[in-house]
Amino acid sequence: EAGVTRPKGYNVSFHCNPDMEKHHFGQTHPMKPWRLTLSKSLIYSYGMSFAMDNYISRAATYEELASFHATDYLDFLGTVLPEPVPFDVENPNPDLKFNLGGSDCPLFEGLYDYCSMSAGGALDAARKLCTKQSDIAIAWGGGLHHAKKSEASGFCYINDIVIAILQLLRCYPRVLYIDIDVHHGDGVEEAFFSTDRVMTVSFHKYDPQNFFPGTGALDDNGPQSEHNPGSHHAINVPLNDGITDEQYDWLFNSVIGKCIEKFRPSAIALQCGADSLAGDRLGRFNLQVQGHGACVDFCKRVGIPLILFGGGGYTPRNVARAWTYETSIAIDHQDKLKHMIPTHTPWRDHFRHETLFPTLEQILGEPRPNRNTQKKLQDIVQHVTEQLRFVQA
Ligand code: TV1
Ligand code: CA
Ligand code: ZN
Repeated sequence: EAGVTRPKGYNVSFHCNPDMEKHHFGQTHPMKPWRLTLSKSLIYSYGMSFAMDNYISRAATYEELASFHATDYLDFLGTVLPEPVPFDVENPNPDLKFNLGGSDCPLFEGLYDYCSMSAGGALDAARKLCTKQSDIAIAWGGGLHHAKKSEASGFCYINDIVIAILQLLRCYPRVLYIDIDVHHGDGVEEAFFSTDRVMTVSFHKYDPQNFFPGTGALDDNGPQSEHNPGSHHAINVPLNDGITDEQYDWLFNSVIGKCIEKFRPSAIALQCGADSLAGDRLGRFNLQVQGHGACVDFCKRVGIPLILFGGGGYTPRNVARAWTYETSIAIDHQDKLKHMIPTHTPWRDHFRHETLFPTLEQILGEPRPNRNTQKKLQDIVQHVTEQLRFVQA
């Protein structure tokens, strides 16, 4: 209508909890919750908080966690004490109860609080999308995609993503879950194996013998049966070492473009694990901040409610770069960033050892040889297209 002006851009909400970031998995453990503090200090030093609604997230309640997790698992998680499991040479892989207490999923002080805060942020973000108070909701403290109903796995204890998607399903008919962490999003995939209301798509390094968790082959599309409405709704994009921005961008656009066309999601949940960046301590890819961020930009342009989760990311300064860049995409400030130098002290202190001037987009780490052929990538798109023939929104 003439004379009526719409507010430009999207409403963005940012959900975090500073108490979550204080927890420690152990000295040498690659998962460092303080990477969240580093990310936030960079985001704030660019002044981005003024363009978003900022919330300190609550801890999720027991009942909220129980929307996905088994109560015997939650009860155990809530009562175990951080006693180190003594290392036994005779039995180096003891049967751990619920897979808790090993080196990947150690028991540490405040574990239950840490988990419920991660889930609380994700759930708050999902609720903002449900009430339409936000168009894009950001929960960098979430994204713990390996946790199962009754089992911890791969640094993940509580699957905040599944809990948040269950919330989204209360108000949106179909949710597209996309996972750009370098690891396969197995926990989320499995949780929604039997529904056609959630399509899961994971891009990951795939080498079943040598890379965690070993699942997510191209033809792993969930239990196939005519009685399972969820058949063909699990999509996997297995990749080799060294994939570049250019290849990833092409694949992401092709695969996600087709998924959106066929599945017609009403909301998107994007796990932005930053271990797919070049130079990651556990990762294998050659993605730059721009290539990683292009996935966020693509999802934003679809123009439907979007929730952004964190996830992996084991070179903390690169994690901060990526999630800061991606926050700027959400609020449409990415062009402004190039002309700004953050001067805030926490940022400078953390980056003072870098030889390069600490810019946002130039990440640390040597590139790896690229083991992805164009032929292989075309085969992936071909297979996904065939799977999607069975999908009818
Ligand atoms: C303690 C100290 C734990 C040093 C774990 C790397 C460590 C790893 C450590 C490690 C490490 C993994 C496996 C082997 C399964 C095990 C947040 C047969 C230098 C989402 C989880 C990766 C990734 C788990 C999580 C993997 C996420 N890799 N040093 N552990 N066993 N576990 O391979 O997707 O990013 O590596
Ligand atoms: Ca992934
Ligand atoms: Zn990962």
